[in-house]
Amino acid sequence: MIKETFVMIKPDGVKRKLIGEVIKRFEQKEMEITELKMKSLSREEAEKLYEMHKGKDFFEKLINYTISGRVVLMKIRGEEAVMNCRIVVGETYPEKRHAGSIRGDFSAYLTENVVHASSSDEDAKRELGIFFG
Ligand code: 3AN
Repeated sequence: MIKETFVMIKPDGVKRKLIGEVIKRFEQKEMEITELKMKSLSREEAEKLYEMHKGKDFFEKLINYTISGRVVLMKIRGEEAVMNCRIVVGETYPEKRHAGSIRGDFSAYLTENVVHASSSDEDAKRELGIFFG
């Protein structure tokens, strides 16, 4: 089924000049970028994106990192886009990542992990609403 998801290239991905590399990997997987913009997120936007983590011990660190530089925001469309974009991105935890995924190839860290992609259809709808509403 064709679906839409939200993907963000995070500040470390932008600083490390990985924008082209990251976009290439979604396109290779036959995902289509239908909207794209670059900006620095406000604290309020970052807190909205990560509202499910509010109150957790890593929340402040996560927010400060997310607003530390420019990010690339994308709406991506394709066959089971939420699932397929997560496969392209790779796992949350470094010890579970495989080479061949973006995080597996480009990040050794839990927080600085190059890219975000929505985890479920419900999250995709909510996150797209924040940035492309
Ligand atoms: P993902 O980005 O893989 O969907 P989420 O949504 O569970 O993972 O978490 C969002 C971000 O919060 C992660 N990418 C990571 O940077 C950070 N994070 C998640 N769990 C932890 C944790 N236990 N300790 C520190 N940071 C975490």
